[in-house]
Amino acid sequence: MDSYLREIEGKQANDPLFIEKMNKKNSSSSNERCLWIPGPLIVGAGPSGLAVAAYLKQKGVPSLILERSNCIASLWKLKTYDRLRLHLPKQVSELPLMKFPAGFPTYPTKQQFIEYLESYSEKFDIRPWFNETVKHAEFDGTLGFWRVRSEGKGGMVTEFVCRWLIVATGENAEAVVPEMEGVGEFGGSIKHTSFYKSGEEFRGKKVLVVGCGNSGMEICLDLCNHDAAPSIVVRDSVHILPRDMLGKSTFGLSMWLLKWLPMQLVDCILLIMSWLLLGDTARFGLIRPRVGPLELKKLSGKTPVLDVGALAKIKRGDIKVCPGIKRLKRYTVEFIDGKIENFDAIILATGYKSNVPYWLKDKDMFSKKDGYPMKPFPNGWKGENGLYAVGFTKRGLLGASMDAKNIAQDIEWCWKSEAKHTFAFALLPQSKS
Ligand SMILES: Cc1cc2nc3c(=O)[nH]c(=O)nc-3n(C[C@H](O)C(O)[C@H](O)COP(=O)(O)OP(=O)(O)OC[C@H]3O[C@@H](n4cnc5c(N)ncnc54)[C@H](O)[C@@H]3O)c2cc1C
Repeated sequence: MDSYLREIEGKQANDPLFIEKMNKKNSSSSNERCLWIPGPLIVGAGPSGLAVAAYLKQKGVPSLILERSNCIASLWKLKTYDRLRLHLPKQVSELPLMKFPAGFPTYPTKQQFIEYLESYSEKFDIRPWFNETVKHAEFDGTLGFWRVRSEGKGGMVTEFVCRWLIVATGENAEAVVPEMEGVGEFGGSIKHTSFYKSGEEFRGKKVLVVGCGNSGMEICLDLCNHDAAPSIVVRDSVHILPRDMLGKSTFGLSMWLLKWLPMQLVDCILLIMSWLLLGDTARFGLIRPRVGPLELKKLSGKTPVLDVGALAKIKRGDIKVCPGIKRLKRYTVEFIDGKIENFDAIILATGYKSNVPYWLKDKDMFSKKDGYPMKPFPNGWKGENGLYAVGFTKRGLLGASMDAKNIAQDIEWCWKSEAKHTFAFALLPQSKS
């Protein structure tokens, strides 16, 4: 194995074709093969996977990304609506080692962000293996390596054997679709936000949006702008903050205030400013949680809604606020307060979940319940036996960049010390047989 390692050191080690050629001797002619990966194996080619691959590349560590979709950033390219912009300002949304182009606005559009990610993977020559869905990964204690089984095109099953496994499958890997009584009876279209592109197809229709996070609120606004009649289901309390305050992003202002003041005081300031700028949201059915927005985010990971115009439409009555759903009937929704209303379509803005528990056989790092690392931020990025997690901090792209840096530093150290040992071993006099 040492000569093999030496042979694949250097530039070619992250060239998938080269690795495949080198591994040919291990391949069988059937629909199954086994490939040895010298560097880290990354699962997921979203911003997190790209960020860690770029950092590793910069440190001279080759890696390979497996991606179930046929492109990088599949969430952004395939599962988001057209009018989407980054919710947080560009300064905190850049991936490591490459700035956004100077001309980008404070909140880049989805298309601009995708272009940036394309340039990013080009700059760092990141070439994921697409259409590879990882179905099973387990540490082999006898071998001391991870065995990662992936299903590719045409049902080709590959077992990758590697020393480091980096989970970058994201907090939004699978859509959450709630159970609702009478779904089969409804008759109209019911779709998750991951299939929603624009309000164009709902023009003139009555649409019920279920869930009032950032996506739910913004889709209501989009529906209004396309002459549809949206209503929004608000079951829980919610913090709505203006996206910008005093000419600064609310996020930037909060971070700045947190440098000087305790979180609870910053929360008070944010709530007073929101009250001055937006009014009392409870008057419109949007009751605030008892805990402030930053503290709530810290305690539960729940993100406040950063308003980009939906609230004004709610105030004008263009978007109706409804309570929880009791059951569906033919083109009709019965709410828990007994009211019944007709709708043509339902959009589920009910969020996403991690898929890690479905494929990663590990007892120590990830919670089986929610698929997030069990250690709290900022320590969730490292597990045992060369297992890592990037992008599970509930802190978006900023959190992913922090994880990527930590992981790359940790692996670099190991990679270089192992390479030294390999080199020292190669210099030892070999006994003659
Ligand atoms: C509508 C929307 C708007 C958002 N806006 C912002 C924002 O403005 N700012 C911000 O910081 N964050 C935002 N987020 C959060 C956001 O998802 C990210 O910050 C970012 O996409 C996270 O990147 P990621 O690589 O961790 O996950 P993802 O982008 O989800 O990428 C994970 C990748 O892993 C792949 N994958 C999953 N399972 C497997 C498997 N078993 N095998 C192989 N591949 C697999 C997926 O196909 C996907 O390509 C938003 C999320 C949504 C849904």
